[in-house]
Amino acid sequence: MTRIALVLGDITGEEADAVVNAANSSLLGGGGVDGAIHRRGGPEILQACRALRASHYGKGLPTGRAVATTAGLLPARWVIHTVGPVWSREEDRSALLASCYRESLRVADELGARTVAFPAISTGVYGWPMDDGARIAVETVRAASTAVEEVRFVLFDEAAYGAFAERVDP
Ligand code: AR6
Repeated sequence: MTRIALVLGDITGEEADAVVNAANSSLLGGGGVDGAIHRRGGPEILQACRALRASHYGKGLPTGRAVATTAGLLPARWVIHTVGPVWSREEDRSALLASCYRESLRVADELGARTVAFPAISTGVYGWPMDDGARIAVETVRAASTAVEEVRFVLFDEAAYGAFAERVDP
């Protein structure tokens, strides 16, 4: 069974085997978690992302997929970059959001990571409602078959923390 822990704070300070980045398909950085990870992790991460683009993802990393790089200067071994869906009122994209968590854990298993820190994917710039984002995150991690021992959701504010706490321990 994978243990689920909740932390209030900045994911770039997490000591974990792998830290998940809420990236975009370009893999070239952005705002939010993505900006913070590249700033604090240093240029080595961007260099690795550019190499991945050149070798595998010329058209971009598809939504719902995940790929790992070095964590540069972060206190983690790897960054797992995943691309969340943009929230849509017209279209149900929940399966893609669930896929981000599942694929990130699959990549973590390939790496041999035992502790993985996740942000609340898609709930910032991509506009996903926090309560629903928390539900999908917790349900998907609970249902995943993975050797990861601890998943840590690192939440940036009290509202996000509360939404996750409600799902983990209602
Ligand atoms: N630590 C933990 N959580 C954070 C941090 C942090 N340092 N910074 C923000 N959050 P977002 P998305 C929270 O926007 O919605 C980027 O430009 C934030 O409050 O980082 O998947 C990418 O390049 C929110 O709850 O990711 C993409 O273009 C959650 O993390 C796009 O944003 C996710 O917010 C991805 O959008």
